[in-house]
Amino acid sequence: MNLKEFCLQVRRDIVQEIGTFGVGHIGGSFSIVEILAVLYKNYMNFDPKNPKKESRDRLIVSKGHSGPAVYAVLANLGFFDKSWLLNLNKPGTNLPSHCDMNKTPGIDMTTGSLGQGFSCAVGIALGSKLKNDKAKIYTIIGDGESQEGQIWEATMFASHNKLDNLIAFLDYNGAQIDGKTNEVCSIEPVAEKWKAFGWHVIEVKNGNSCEEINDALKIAQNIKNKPCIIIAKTVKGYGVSFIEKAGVDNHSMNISKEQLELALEELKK
Ligand SMILES: Cc1ncc(C[n+]2csc(CCOP(=O)(O)OP(=O)(O)O)c2C)c(N)n1
Ligand SMILES: [Mg+2]
Repeated sequence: MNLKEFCLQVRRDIVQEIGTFGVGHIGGSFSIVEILAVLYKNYMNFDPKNPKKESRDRLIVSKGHSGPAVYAVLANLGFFDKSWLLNLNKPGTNLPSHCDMNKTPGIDMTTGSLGQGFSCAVGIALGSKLKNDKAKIYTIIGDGESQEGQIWEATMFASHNKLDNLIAFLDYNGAQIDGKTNEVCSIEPVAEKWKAFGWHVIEVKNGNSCEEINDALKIAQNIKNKPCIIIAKTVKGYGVSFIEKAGVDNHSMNISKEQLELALEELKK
C-alpha cells in the first residue's frame, strides 16, 4: 500500500470510529493524517509486536484529542486488532477519546490536557539523550494549544539542553475549539517565535502533502545541537468535503449513519 492509499484507509477508519460512536474530534484527527503516515511509514523505528521495545522512537501526540487518528494508524500497522476501532470512547474501551498510554498499545504518552504532552516529550528526549539512546522523539502540538504558557517553558528548556533528538510538528490548521486561531488569540509570528527560542524551524506550505512532510523530515533528521520544529499548514477536516466545509464547526462533530456512508463513499480509492 503506498502512502496515498494508506492515508485514505486511515481516514476511512477514523470516520468509521467516530461514525460508529456518533460524535468525535474529526477535524483535528483528519488534519494530521499525512504527518502520522509519513512518520510511521518512512521514519519511525517501532515493533507492533513489542510496543514497549527499548530504544524505540516515540511519538507524543500532545493534542491528545486526535486519538482517533493515531488509533487508526496503529491498527493498520498491527499494534492491535482493527475491530477495536469500533469501540472508540465506549465504556471499558481500550481506545478512549484522548490518548492513554495505559490503555492502548503503541501510545507513548497519555495526553489531552493541552500543553502537557509537549513537556513530556521534552523530558523523554532529555532522558533518552542522557542514556545515549539513538531514539528520535517526535511530538505533535496544535495551533490553539500553542497559546498554553507551558509550551513556551518547554520550548526554552529543550533548546537549552540542545535536544537534537526531538522533532516537533505544529499542526497549523488555523482553528481551535471555538473559532479561528487568529481571531481567538493569534500565535503569529510563530516561526520567528520558535527561532527566537533557539529551535531550527522548517515551514511546510501543504501539511497534507506526504511529499512535503517527507522532505521536511529528511532535513530535520540531520539538524545538530538544536531541536527542530516543522510548522505544517494543514486543513482541519481535510479529506471529506462536508467535514472540511464545516470549518470551525468540525472540531467535534456528530456523524450520522448517512454521513458515515457519504464520507466512506468519498474516501474510496
Ligand atoms: C488545558 C486544556 N484546556 C482546554 C482543553 C479543551 N480543548 C480540547 S481541544 C481544544 C482546542 C485545541 O486547538 P488546537 O490545538 O488548534 O487543536 P485542533 O483542534 O486544531 O486539533 C481545546 C481548547 C484541553 N483539552 N486542555
Ligand atoms: Mg488547530
